[in-house]
Amino acid sequence: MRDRVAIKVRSGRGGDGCISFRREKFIPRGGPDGGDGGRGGNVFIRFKEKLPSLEQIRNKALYKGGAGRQGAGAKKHGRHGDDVFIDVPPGTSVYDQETGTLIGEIIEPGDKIMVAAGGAGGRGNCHFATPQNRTPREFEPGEPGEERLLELVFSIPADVALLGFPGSGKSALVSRLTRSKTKIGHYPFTTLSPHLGVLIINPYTSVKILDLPAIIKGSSEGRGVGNYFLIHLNRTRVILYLLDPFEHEGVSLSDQLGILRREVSEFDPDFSRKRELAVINKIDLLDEAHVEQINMFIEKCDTVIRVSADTGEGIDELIAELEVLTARTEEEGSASK
Ligand SMILES: Nc1nc2c(ncn2[C@@H]2O[C@H](COP(=O)(O)OP(=O)(O)OP(=O)(O)O)[C@@H](O)[C@H]2O)c(=O)[nH]1
Ligand SMILES: [Mg+2]
Repeated sequence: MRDRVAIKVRSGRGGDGCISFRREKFIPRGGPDGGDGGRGGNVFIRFKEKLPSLEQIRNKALYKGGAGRQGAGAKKHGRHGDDVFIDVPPGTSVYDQETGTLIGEIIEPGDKIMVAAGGAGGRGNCHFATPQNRTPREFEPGEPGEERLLELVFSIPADVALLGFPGSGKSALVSRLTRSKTKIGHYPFTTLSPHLGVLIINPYTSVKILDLPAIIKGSSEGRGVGNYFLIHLNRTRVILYLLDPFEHEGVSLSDQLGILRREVSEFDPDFSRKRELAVINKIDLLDEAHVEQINMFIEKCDTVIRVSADTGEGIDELIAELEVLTARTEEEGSASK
């Protein structure tokens, strides 16, 4: 999945103004009538549904607006240059590559951002006549277009993202909760790219759940498959930490939570402010010693939910909690409009 791409955009140059004089029968020396040049083509980035990511956009591609045409006699305007549209999926942020500033985001149908404005057309000589000079040979050239380097970053719009160690059962849980069929494996790092599933709670409420590759200690330094995919937390409201009661490479259940949270805050400190929920999976496999260990852990936490993605135990409670955590307050609902 391509979620980052650098492109160059260049708007069209404006058309030149025209020098022309009226030539008609019985008017031997008509006044100036050179029209204005057309505006150069703009470059826009706009919403398009059903694009999986940014993979239809070539890295370092150049998008060029058309040049405006020259004005003509009889005060005719030159034609505007053709506008260019770059289609992106919802969830795309547009950054100025040089300054790093966010120019805008494409979220909803109809969203459109002008990223390079076409150069203005120059004025024709009809604007330059004065009482002293009735035959002006003056005109303006069209203005040049502008050029910009942009970075497009795509992050899947989801409500909840699942994070956990390899094999903790993230994919199994997403397919238990939704109809999504991601690969469930017996080996670590089964999931290599993000997958979105939709949990339908009732006809009015659904929750988009994102299955992500595994995080381990050191993902931020490139261990495992790295941490590039954490960019997709950008738009999620809730992080669900899925904990494995069985140690992974000697990392206990309670240490998993600390490591996962640290990897998230190292990627982007703002992400630590998101709502979170700790869930312990595989409770169908626990023996007494495990149960005791888990109970000690739970005492130290606010909310922990215990489930089995395999048998479905605890899933109803988890769904109820997700419904609460992802519900927008009225304030948020109107703010997001
Ligand atoms: N008994 C039992 N097995 C489970 C449960 N959840 C997952 N598993 C098994 O654990 C293994 C790993 O599950 P996945 O869902 O692929 O784990 P994952 O977290 O998506 O793994 P990665 O994509 O590699 O990070 C599979 O063999 C699952 O069948 C559970 O609640 N109970
Ligand atoms: Mg998986």
